[in-house]
Amino acid sequence: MNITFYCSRRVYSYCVLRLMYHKNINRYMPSSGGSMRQYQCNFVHMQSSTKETKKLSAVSLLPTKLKEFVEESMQICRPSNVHVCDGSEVENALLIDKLLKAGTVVPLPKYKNCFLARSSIKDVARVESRTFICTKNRRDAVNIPKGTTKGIMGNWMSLEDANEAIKTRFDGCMEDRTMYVIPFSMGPLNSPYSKIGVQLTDSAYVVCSMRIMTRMGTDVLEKLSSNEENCYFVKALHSVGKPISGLVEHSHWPCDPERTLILHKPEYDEIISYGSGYGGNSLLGKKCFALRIGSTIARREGWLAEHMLILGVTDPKGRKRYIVAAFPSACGKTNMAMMKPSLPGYKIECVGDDIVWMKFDTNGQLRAINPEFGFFGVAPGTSQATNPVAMDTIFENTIFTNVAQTSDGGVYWEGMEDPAQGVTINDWLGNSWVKGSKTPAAHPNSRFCTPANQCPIIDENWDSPEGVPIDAILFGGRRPEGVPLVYESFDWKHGVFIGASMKSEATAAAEHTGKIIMHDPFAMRPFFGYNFGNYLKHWLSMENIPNAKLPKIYHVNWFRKDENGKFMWPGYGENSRVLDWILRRINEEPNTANITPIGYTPTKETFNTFGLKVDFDKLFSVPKHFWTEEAKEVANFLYEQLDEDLPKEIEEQIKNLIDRLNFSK
Ligand code: TSX
Ligand code: MN
Repeated sequence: MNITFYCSRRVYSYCVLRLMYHKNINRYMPSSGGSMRQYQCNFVHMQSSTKETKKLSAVSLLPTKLKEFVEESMQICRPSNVHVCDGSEVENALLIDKLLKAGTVVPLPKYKNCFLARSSIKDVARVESRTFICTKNRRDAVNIPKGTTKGIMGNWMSLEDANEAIKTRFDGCMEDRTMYVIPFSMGPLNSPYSKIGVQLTDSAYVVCSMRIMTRMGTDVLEKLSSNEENCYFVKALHSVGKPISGLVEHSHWPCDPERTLILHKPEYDEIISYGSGYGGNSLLGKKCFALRIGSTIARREGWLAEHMLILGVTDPKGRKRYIVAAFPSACGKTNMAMMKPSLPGYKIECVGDDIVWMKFDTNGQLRAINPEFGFFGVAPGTSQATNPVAMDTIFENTIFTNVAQTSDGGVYWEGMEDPAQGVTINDWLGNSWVKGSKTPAAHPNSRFCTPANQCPIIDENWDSPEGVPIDAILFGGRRPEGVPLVYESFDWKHGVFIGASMKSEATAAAEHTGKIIMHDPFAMRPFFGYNFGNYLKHWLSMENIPNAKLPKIYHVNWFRKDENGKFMWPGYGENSRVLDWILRRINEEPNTANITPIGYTPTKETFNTFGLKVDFDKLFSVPKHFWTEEAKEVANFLYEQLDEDLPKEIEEQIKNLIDRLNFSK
């Protein structure tokens, strides 16, 4: 047989080794020529392959389990080409070129290697109502609420319904187009905390974004094939669902919003996403894998996958601690992850801004990694004033989506410093826009997708395989009333109850314009991969890990308002004062806490307000009437949502809180 072997330079060593192993060949002729020509050879030319010359494609060289996944999906989706991604610069350039030609992205010549994508107006956000956890038994996926109460902690679909829905959507969905095979690692490739995934997608935008958000390419393939017997990876299948008819209003952003569906099969470690090219719906390593599937794997294996930032904080004496923090949306999580501390001598470094995977090591120390490789941040509100560090990160090698564009080839969004005189603006839909318009310039959910290692304060250990040691867990919320700036839980169980009780002010759905306080336990409400009652039991079970040093748990609220509706706390860099107090607590400094019915609050002497005009007593007050109502409301929420799934330890916490309030003055 005449074997022609082609491959690109970076896949080269991998392919050559595989070829020699499989075909018992000890000599080979490497392909010559320019990089683009090499690349074409990484494609499987299914139609052009002849009987005489078998073109050994990258697919045929994949480890068996992965090859089976790719070939099964090829049979269903019927792409005309398959491209196994190597993650190289050359490959990225080729894909960007393709996106430019299709009009999916436009260049931003004001910056180095930055691009702007404009999505379809029907495809601008995650779609929670179309996101499902699919298991054999409903109760494994979601908690069962009391009576006719509607569960708000995720949706369940049967495996039968899921498979039917997949069949009707994926059959031939990639006809005449390319299927990309994206091998990616969540976490450093050589870390025991990391997991590998493979996403199949028909979107080049997704490939380029996954290259920023995950560690992607040949190294991952090599890792997978280094251990054929133990070739484990999470399977993620994605199609934008370009309707065969081709009738789409935004032909440069194919999608199928009427039939969009995001499915998770935690019993099979599979993700299937159809119809959307946007963020959390299509970059499957992030919310789908690192949180939903991740949380189910974490439960099985005894660790935690959480919706939290990770930061390192060094005090003036040079003592460094790491903390994690969970915040619902619109609390400025990315701002906090990159905060510039106002207190002299303090240093903050960023490990991650969205997701943490953490586990108690054999010494009982909680250790954490950021499974991601980039930041997929909300653009509006990001500015030199609110997040100067992000502004120093995002103007190179970044893909922006749905932000406004300036006539000098830059970007613009609400909250950003005004562009120079004479520079005009086109909004996210491409229409000309002036300040004062009724519609926003950038879509409120517009994003930057940027490499984490470009962050000027990225922590030296941010991609260390051992992770970083965690000393405190923060929960937070946007609470205009009643909730003090910071308080500490009495113990671990009480801390878990505080996480379960999290609430935050959010802009309500279209009909109401007012703001309402929504429950968002652990900031995980849209991201639980399994029954929230079992999730609480899993958190509670950390107390039973032999020699586990349980970190202290805090609740913070930067958003308390006075009777005139003014924020009582300046926030931003001044939040370093809250971290300063937390570090004093961790260091067991004496006389740092007052006991209140809801937890420990700072003493006036040990909370540094030097140079600030704040009303300490008002900022830290625990109003009895407010908290009595709050306790009843939270109790009601947990009883109704969880019913039989509510752990008795949490029921006890509710009773203890009500008792402490009753006995307080
Ligand atoms: O991100 C925020 N943080 C955390 C920063 C590390 N924001 C923005 C939230 C929207 C995403 C905040 N907004 C914070 C905050 O700590 N605090 C506030 C509220 C606030 C807004 C403006 C002022 C004060 C507080 N202005 C003056 O005091 C002048
Ligand atoms: Mn998030």
